[in-house]
Amino acid sequence: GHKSCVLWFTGYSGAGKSTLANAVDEALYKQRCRSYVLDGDNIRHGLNSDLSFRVEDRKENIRRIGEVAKLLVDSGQIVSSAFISPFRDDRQIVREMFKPEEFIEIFLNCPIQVCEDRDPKGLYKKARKGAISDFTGISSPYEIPHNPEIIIETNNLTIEQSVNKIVSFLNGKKIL
Ligand code: GGZ
Repeated sequence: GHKSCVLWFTGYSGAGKSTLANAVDEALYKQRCRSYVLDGDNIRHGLNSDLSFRVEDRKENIRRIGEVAKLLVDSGQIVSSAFISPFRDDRQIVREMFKPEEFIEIFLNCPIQVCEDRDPKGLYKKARKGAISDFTGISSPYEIPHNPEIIIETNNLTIEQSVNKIVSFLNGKKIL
């Protein structure tokens, strides 16, 4: 068996949050863990489809995701949450919903320039043209975490190396 926890990925659009969350989820599945990924695909398009990217709506987005993560943790899962979650206060509010050892903040530290160059969905280009407002890193702030449990430089590590770093952390904390 394993303990339940939240892996709270945070970082810019294009930093690799969903990619890494899904890769970790797969690694955990292979170790016969019960795990689940929360990301834009299953939350922003469903439960939170009424929310925009203005500050107040991002705050509510994160609050609801925290509540959903809590339900899943209570049910015994390892939850990987992959949202920009740009505001320190909002991340702190979610952190306080959990026991200290249950909340693992993972900062995907990738320079905005690298994310903008990747631009997998062409959103940075649109944001530069003014076609998307309140775009994180362009026209809306991102507050870097001061004390994340894990920092991953996604521009310097492979996905496999990044997964290993997270799995090693979980082993070290006796979660796995
Ligand atoms: C940032 C935006 C925006 C704006 C649409 N700002 O790379 P993606 O496309 O797939 O991930 C981004 C996602 C961010 O949603 P989150 O729920 O993670 O944000 S937050 O935690 O701040 O509430 C991006 C897309 O939605 N997207 N408009 N204005 N990202």
